[in-house]
Amino acid sequence: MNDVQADRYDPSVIEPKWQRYWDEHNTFVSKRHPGKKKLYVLDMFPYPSGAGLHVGHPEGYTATDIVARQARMRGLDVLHPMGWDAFGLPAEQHAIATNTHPSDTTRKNIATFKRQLKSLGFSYDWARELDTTDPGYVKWTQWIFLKLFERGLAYQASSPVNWCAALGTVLANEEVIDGKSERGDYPVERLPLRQWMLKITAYADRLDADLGELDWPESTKAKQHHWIGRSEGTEIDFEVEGVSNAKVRVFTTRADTLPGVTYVVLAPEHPLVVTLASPSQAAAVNEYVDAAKRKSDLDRSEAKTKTGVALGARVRNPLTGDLVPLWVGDYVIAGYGTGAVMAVPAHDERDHAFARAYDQAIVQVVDPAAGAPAVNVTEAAFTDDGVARYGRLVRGASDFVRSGMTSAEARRAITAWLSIVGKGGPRITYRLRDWVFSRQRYWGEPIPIYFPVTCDGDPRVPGEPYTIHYEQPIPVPIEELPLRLPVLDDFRPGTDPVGPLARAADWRFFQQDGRWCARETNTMPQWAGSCWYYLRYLDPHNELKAWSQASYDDWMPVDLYVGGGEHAVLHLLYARFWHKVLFDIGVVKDAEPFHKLVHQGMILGENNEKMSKARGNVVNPDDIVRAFGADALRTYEMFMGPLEQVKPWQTNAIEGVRRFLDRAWTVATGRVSDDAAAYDEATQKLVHKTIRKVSADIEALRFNTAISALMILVKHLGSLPAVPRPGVEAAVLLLSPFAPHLGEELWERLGHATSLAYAPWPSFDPALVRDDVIEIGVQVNGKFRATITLAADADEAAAREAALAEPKVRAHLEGKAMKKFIYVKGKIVNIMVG
Ligand code: ANZ
Repeated sequence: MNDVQADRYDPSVIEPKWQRYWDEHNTFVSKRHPGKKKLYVLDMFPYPSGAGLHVGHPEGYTATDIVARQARMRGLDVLHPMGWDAFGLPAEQHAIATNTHPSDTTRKNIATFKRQLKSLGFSYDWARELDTTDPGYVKWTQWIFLKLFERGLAYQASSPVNWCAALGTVLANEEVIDGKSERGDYPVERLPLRQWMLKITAYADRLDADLGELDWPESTKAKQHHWIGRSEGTEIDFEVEGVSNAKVRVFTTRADTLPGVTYVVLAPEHPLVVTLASPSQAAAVNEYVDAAKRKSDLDRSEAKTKTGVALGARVRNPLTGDLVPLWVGDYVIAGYGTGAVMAVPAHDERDHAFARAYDQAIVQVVDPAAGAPAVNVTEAAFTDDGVARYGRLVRGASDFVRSGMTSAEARRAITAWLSIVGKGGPRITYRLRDWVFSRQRYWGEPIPIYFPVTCDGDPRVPGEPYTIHYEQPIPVPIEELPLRLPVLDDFRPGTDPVGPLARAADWRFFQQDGRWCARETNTMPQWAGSCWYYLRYLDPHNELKAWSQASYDDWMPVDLYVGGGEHAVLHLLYARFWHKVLFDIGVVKDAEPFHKLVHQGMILGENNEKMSKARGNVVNPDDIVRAFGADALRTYEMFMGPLEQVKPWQTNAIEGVRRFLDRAWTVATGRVSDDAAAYDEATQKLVHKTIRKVSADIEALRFNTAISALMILVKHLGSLPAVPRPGVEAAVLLLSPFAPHLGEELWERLGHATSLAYAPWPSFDPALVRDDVIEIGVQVNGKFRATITLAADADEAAAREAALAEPKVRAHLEGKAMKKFIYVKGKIVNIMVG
């Protein structure tokens, strides 16, 4: 390997050299060794867009690479894979924009991404590379879908969905922000369409409860918690007047306000709206219901004015026996709770607005706490229930609801009573909706389902009439997977929500036992492939199984997962959901897939704004590698600041980092001495302290401070008349996870025949890192009073002198007799006085 002997640090020569070396020696192929500890370090895999790698990508990727490289040197078995999230809208839109086929575009983009990632020296096990569009991968994505289908967790529904005409597809609630598509900001309208849905709501409780045990950013856990939106409340039945056995079940979080209900409201989609509307109200009700269907849930719940129509029916309050009118109103959302609300205008703002608009009675139930200013519920709703006092005695309920109870007490009493009399009881509800899982697009996994068709002729012939029996879905047999995409020239989305796959008539229709069948023409959303890719890395070439149990036991769970905070809800919630289903099926053994999660902060442009083509502030990693080298880019991105922090790119700062690497080169290729005398005590101490600091910093992902410590060490070594070999070798090893090409080159030049990728990580001598002076606490009668600075090996007399000289300690001793002086060397002083 001594072909490069320039005496100047030239990354353009040494970086390709070591990349070739690692490839040729399969340096980073992951293997499990019995008895060794393992570490699974995962990056969120990129979607290979046409724009190529962005400087934001290497930020998270360098962080995990440092952890992976250091772990190998610490003797752990490491799994550190990479792949491509290649289906979905971005790939397809890029293909449309460039008028090529998505598979060609995807292949080309993957090649670019791979070249770029390789040029940065990441220590991925490329033998495990995967691509979500590969039929060998699609096969198992479809297999998981069929598992969901078998368990009733994938079902069809014709419900109002978010149809985005500009994108030609339906979007998940999570992909719609303020009535616009998250991607592209196009208008989204509500349309009833036949869709595949995944029953994520069946896992709402576990998805919420299990957040607790995860080592994840609190803000991300909070977002998921909010998205799941667990709400504890009460269900209450209101009997319908004059219709035997008919009742309206409402969900409320304020059962204490039951005596103040003055009307009840149904969501426009509620099935009882049609049956209970009186003949005279039917026309107005129908018109109202039609109009409501065209609005989104968000528009409906946030509208300033609340609207509704009376049905001309009445329901009975189970507690008071009062009859109140029944309404339909679009501020009640069909999919939440029971889709029906008991309205208490005195204590709820929405009900109050509605009552004022439609002249409904306002009956106060709860008073403010004693001493608090009085309220006038005719003017405004009194919504506070924390300090409120339950103020009214109610008919027929005085034995368990008493004046003076708190709202919380009354809520519990009423809920318990409802359970006893069989008119309701406690209920937990969630904001989370089932996941709309079908897309009317070409570039996605085909959903492996088909349906019987009635047709007198051949349904493939244009104009031939046929009926598809969507109500009878049939799973494609597992042996026939993968169900491949048809070859289509025109894969553009259409205005017809059946999707572009319907154009492939020969693919769509087929005969089975003499009967025609039609394949599902919807495809899966991009999230599907990323829901389980971390499992395929375990065993990427297995053709018989998605992964083997042995490979699962070898590597799972993921120990560290790093990726963008924009995935806090969508990807990370969907993947947790699939994992829990796989857990229930018995094919994974952990309830959660990702043990520790970290989001890298966004890298802004030099002008402190988000990088974008339009702003002209995009930094291309290829340019940086060419100008400064991959090691400089990696080290700079880690030196910019704390990993999680948002920070601006600064080209002059990368120059500083490059100078540090130049200096490291000069020091390690200079006068290296084997003479023990060259390794003076101060240098030894600095080396060992740096080992301790860099080790602890990598462990805690504090890469910027680790680099600072390395800078100090390199500078010190450079200032010595001769560079002591043990010092410089330690420095090179410590630097190598950050700047791996430079590390390898210097290691070789220091005379080592093999790669440092598995060289033992340096350890420190505790005696050499012990500080000469330390700070310890002084307690008086067990209470902390002050810290004093002492020589680390100070004896009791010296400790006593220092403690008694401290004014804060003296103040607590004044006028008292000292009974005992306890000194624990290096730890604490405790003075007992009487
Ligand atoms: C009566 C009441 C009285 C309410 C009061 C609040 C205050 P969270 O906390 O978000 O779960 N609600 C129930 N189902 C609804 C639906 N499908 N669409 C719109 N609103 C609905 O909110 C629960 C409260 O939201 C419930 O408690 C109900 O109004 C309303 F002084 O019932 B409440």
